[in-house]
Amino acid sequence: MMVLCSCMSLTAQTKQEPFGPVPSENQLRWQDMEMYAFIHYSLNTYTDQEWGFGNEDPKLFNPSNLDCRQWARVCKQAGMRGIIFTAKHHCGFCMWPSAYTEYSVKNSPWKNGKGDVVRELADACREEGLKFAVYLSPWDRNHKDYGKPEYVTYFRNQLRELLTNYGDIFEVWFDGANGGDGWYDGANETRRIDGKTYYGWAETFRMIRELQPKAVIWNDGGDRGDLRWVGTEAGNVGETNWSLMPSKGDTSWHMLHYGVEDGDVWCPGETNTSIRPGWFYHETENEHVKSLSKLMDTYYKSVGRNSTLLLNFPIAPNGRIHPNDSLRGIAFKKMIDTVFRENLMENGKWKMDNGASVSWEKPTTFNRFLVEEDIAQGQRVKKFTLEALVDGKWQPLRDALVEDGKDGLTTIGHRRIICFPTVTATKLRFTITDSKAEPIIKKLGVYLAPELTADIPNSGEKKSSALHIFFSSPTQMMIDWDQDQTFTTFRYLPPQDTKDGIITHYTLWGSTDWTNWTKLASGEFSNIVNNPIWQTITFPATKLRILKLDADRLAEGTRMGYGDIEVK
Ligand code: FUL
Repeated sequence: MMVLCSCMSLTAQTKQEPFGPVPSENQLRWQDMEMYAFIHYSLNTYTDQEWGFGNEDPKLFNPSNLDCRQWARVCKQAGMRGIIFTAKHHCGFCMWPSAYTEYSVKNSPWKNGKGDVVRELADACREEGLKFAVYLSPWDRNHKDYGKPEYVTYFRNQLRELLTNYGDIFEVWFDGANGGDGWYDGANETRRIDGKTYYGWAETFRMIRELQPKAVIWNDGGDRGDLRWVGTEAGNVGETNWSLMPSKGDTSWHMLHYGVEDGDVWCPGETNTSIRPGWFYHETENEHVKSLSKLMDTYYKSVGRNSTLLLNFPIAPNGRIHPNDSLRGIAFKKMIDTVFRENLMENGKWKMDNGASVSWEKPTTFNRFLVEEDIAQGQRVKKFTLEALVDGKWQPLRDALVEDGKDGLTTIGHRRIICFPTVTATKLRFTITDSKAEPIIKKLGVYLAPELTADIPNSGEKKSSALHIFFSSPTQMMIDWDQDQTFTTFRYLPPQDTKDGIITHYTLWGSTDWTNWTKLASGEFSNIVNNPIWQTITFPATKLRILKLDADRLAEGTRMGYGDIEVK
């Protein structure tokens, strides 16, 4: 095994040939960013939605105190090295005054239509030394031509505006949510497209390479970009995470989540998640900002698993990041710095063999192990072991964050962090047991992380009290209270481990007599499949005895399912 530049500053011995697919310069630069922020902000912020339908009034966009510098400062202090901004989300509303549509900030009262959020944020990022990137939703629920070839031209025109007017862009993010119902300039219908062929990705990618040669492309569905989605928005990638994928063909969830050991192209995973349950701001989530231990768990399960972390901060209606999110974000960065401040390997004697071992004169207490490969030479290590000498006996250590009985000691890649319960030992032994080629280790580290108090629940959710629920059909749920009650809120937690039965479109009815039904609400649970969090429906205070939920559409299957229900 070769160590290039460890904690003990060993330097390269001989030059190695890269093994298998290796990252491009852009991918290497991107991976070194480790953490960067997402900012979700659009008309949804003013309608309390996750997905706008495309008919929301641009006049709703009128922040009292929009301050992109505050966003950039917060993100920087939270350890983010760049910001990816939702220049256009699925509703089609443009946060810059695009020349190709009227559906943008130019028709909002904010700055009398003279404002440009993309410009303000790009400038703020530059001032704070952050990189800047754009999210441009391919799906556009506002545009009249969505589904026709003309829309693809419109989409590329918009992309050109973003790639030529705002300086360097480090990443271009094309969301995978594609086609479905929408306003489409009043057509108000469902439009289906084939995400693989409709957009002509090859031509779009060519344009990006020409206009922003240093940008990486994130693409979910369609042609392989430079980066891949990790199959979940919960904030974790597989503990085995190969940065390789097959260059062609469809990708299964398993491939996205774990990568593909013998893939023929470098396509690393980017772990995207939000600091709150939703991507956009909702006042009801102010107390549900993720706890510090949840954020640390996310860090270990993304950056610590050979991925990057793309952490979302939503913007509140006043145009700023809410203090609950900024405080938590900054505490997160402080905790990362605290954990990795002192590399305990430096206090011991260490030697390299088929891995490395470190011995300390005095028993040393630790609970984290860090190892990095020189990925410029390929991702090589397949398996390793970790043991601690405690009271004269070797004890195997395993990754405590891997739940299903596996030890989690598999691939390394850019960085692998193994978390285990605190041990006090005189030696630690790291042995590489299987590797595709001679391993090239860049860094090793041993750390003692402070114990975080038992997790503060990140959502404050608790199981609701038993409701009397029954089904009158596979897609109709009834709740009967035997007597009239006044309610204003219905909450639905979708099934957590399957798409089967997840309700995507609903109608909610109330009655006091089983005969006359009042429609309380109907609509869509946006993004519920990728982000299966609690969904809240509010309606004017209504006295009722029976509540009826129609599942108008399911994500999959024919029988509605639920994780929990709450009525208030
Ligand atoms: C998803 C979108 O549908 C969400 O609204 C959000 O933008 C997230 C980052 O990607 O798939």
